[in-house]
Amino acid sequence: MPFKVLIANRGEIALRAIRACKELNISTVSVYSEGDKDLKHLKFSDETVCIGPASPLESYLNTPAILSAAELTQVDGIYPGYGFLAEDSNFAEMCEKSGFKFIGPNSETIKNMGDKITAKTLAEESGIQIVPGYKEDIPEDPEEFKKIVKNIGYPIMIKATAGGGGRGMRVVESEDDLISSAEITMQEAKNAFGNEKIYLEKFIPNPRHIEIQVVGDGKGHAIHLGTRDCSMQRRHQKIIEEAPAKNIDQDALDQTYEASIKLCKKLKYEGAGTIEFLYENAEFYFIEMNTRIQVEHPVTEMITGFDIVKAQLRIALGMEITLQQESINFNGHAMECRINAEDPETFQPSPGKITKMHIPGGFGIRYDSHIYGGYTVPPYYDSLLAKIITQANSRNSAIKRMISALDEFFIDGIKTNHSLHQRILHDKTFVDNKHTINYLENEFLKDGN
Ligand code: MV4
Repeated sequence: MPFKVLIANRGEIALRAIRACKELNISTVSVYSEGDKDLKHLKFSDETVCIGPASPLESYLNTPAILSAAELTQVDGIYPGYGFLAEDSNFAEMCEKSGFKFIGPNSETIKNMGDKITAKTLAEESGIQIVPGYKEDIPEDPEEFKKIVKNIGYPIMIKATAGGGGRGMRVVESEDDLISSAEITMQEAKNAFGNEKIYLEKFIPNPRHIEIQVVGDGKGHAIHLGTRDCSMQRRHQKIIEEAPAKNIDQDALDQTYEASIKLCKKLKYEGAGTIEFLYENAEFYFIEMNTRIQVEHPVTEMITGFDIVKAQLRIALGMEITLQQESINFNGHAMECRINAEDPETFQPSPGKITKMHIPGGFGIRYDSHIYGGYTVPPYYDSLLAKIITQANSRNSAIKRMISALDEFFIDGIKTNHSLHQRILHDKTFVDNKHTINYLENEFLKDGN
């Protein structure tokens, strides 16, 4: 019996998953909302099921509707993609209890990594360097609390244990603001996550965002697929990603790889994962682990030739797979530009009808997107329209290839951040690879670029 998988997502990642399923002879069921009936991947899917209104809460986040569709179509597994329910441990648990394989790590691992204190503790136990700080219970006595923070040294960052991805965090510059900042962060965390627990870290002022892609077989074997640099970002939305991260201290990297694999082995990690770090002054500091496929996975695929989405499916469905570190080779450099439906200056979303467009092509260029001429971008979901990925022998050649690909690419009818990309790709700081996580917001966009 061939396998059958339900894709619990939309847009480019749904299309990406269907392509991988086809290569593995897995038949596909695509669920979609009433706002998404014109999505391209529905044409390529073996079956489709409408699961509710356009509002994400009533469709792509609606667990009973998705499980009903899975029941109706008798699938073996559920592919969550990224966003929506991809890192919801309750959803993963419900899938398993309903007899459907959640394509990803087990619900306990998702839950552990969702709790940022637990994640830090697990990472530290495997020898990964964490940001120095404090993750015990905050003492009742304010003087005792102040003493702990004095020992860490200002500035510090207060983070919500249930937060992540930039939500529920606050910098504290001096003791004067400590108590009030802690109280505000706790209250916000309680409102946003239903959990007021916080922890403290030394503030790393100007790091790069480096991440390591890992893949585990769920039985204690794991490999890494190298690094990505995702420092070019605005308000925690990555804009350009690349692989591998350049100008990294080799000893620090080797140690971090080794400890990252140790963590995956200890967790008996299953499927694809990303371990995120801040990198400053030749030191890696663990911040969190994402237990899903990431938007930027293609840059890693382009330099390794390793199909991460196919690996996720194979591992989850118990198909044959070889994960051998020695057989992973790294080839040149890859870069991804995220094309969003937004105003390139104000960053306001710009949904609407695409009247006309042209897709770039050529040697070393990959284009992952669900859009087409005549398609109307709905206002209900995130603004990602397309990912343009280039691969070349060197970082400079990958940049040149990207500039050329973007010159060919146009979308008419809606606003996109196309011109922002062109400006960044010609920026000296970016070309010299000197940018950090603060560069785009604090320098590039302020200097009238
Ligand atoms: C930090 C930090 C500086 N110091 N932690 C933001 C997202 C979340 N994953 C962790 N984040 C940060 N944690 C310490 N101790 C700065 C950030 C941060 C950031 C990190 C990665 C990519 C972009 C960022 C943008 C602003 C702040």
